[in-house]
Amino acid sequence: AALTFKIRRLHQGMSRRGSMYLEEETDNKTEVISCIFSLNEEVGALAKALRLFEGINLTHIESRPSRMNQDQFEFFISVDSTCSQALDEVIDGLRTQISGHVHELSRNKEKDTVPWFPNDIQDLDRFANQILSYGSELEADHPGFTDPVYRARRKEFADIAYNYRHGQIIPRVEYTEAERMTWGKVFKELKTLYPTHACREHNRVFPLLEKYCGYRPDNIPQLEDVSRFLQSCTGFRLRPVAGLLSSRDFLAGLAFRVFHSTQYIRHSSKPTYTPEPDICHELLGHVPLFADSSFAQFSQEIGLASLGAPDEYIEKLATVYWFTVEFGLCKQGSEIKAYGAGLLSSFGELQYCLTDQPKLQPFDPDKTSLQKYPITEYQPVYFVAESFEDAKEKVRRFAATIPRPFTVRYNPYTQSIEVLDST
Ligand code: HBI
Ligand code: NLE
Ligand code: FE
Repeated sequence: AALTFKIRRLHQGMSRRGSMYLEEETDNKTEVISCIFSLNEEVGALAKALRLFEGINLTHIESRPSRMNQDQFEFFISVDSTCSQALDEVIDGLRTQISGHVHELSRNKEKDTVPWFPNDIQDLDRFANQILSYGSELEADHPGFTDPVYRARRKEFADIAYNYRHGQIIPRVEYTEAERMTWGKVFKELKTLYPTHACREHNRVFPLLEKYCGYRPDNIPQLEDVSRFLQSCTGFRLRPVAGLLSSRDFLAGLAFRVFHSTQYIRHSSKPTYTPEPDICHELLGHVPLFADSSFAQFSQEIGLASLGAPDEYIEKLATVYWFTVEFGLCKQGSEIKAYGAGLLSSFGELQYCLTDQPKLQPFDPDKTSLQKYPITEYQPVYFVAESFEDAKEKVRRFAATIPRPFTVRYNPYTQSIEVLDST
């Protein structure tokens, strides 16, 4: 049988989970991990060809009539990347054992590519229409998913976020009477708990938000006003987002001191706790701490560490984020207080987290980054930080273990990322 290998270059521009990947502009050697070959219709030709692949882990095989020659079939095969050297040998074998043309098919291996990341603050506009929907896990027990009035209202908020571009004023929203009632209930309940349960940084900023941003039981503050306030404190700003972003996108925003903020409010039937972020969570949970300079820096460092990091490390950083920014506890004097936004916005979980029911462990990124967690119920495990400064130092050390062929630094004058090559 005459075997012919045809050259095709497969470009892997887009990859897993909708993230964009850059092909590095280097002369990295490409490795053969797939090929297309064609056979004539001679009996046994395929078996003979495939025998050469013995001992190799094929991940894909597909046949189709050849478009070039109607008597022939083409076979597309892939091997997993651990077998790419073995495939080189097979091709070599084909070259020497079977007469005919042998062409190689190659593509860049993913390890030679760095996930795309925003370089400039305006690049964050690209995330606007990459919203994830919560899986079936949430839909099953989430009242907001089955109420048609609530769904329609959510769509109005989504449209604001889809159309928003960096630098614009965040559109003001007129909240309904029912929405203000929900806010009022959450606001009043939480306010009674903050003096005893919230960390001192939160308690320091909260009165300023009441004074300057319209934080009141009968008023849902506007994102634009809060964003301006934050910019004057730490340079953090808000931008509206339609729903959940991927961890990669969400963390990247933090590198620019941009916090993606929802604008809708939780369903009125469950004010104590909702698994989704909502305006109560953003304004009461997150905003006070983004006004604190040490915490703002801590958050930005997680963001910077995420830029261009491999997927496994994004997951670890997202877990570190979860157990600090979202659900962190912190030592203050002889007491333990809440600083995680998910705690500071849920009057159910804020009470629960300081009882003896959950398990507490010291914050240690190596361990914390591996902890599994539920997203629709109170956390069974919390991690306790010594202080923001200590947590920041630990995250910095952890970030240094992320394999990246460069380091990054944020230039606040140009609001862009400077990439420093380390190879
Ligand atoms: N997206 N809009 C939005 N808000 C969040 O709080 C959020 C997110 N995506 C992922 C996420 N949080 C975290 O759970 C981590 O994965 C970073
Ligand atoms: N459970 C939080 C609350 O009810 O406010 C929201 C957490 C969002 C991650
Ligand atoms: Fe949050």
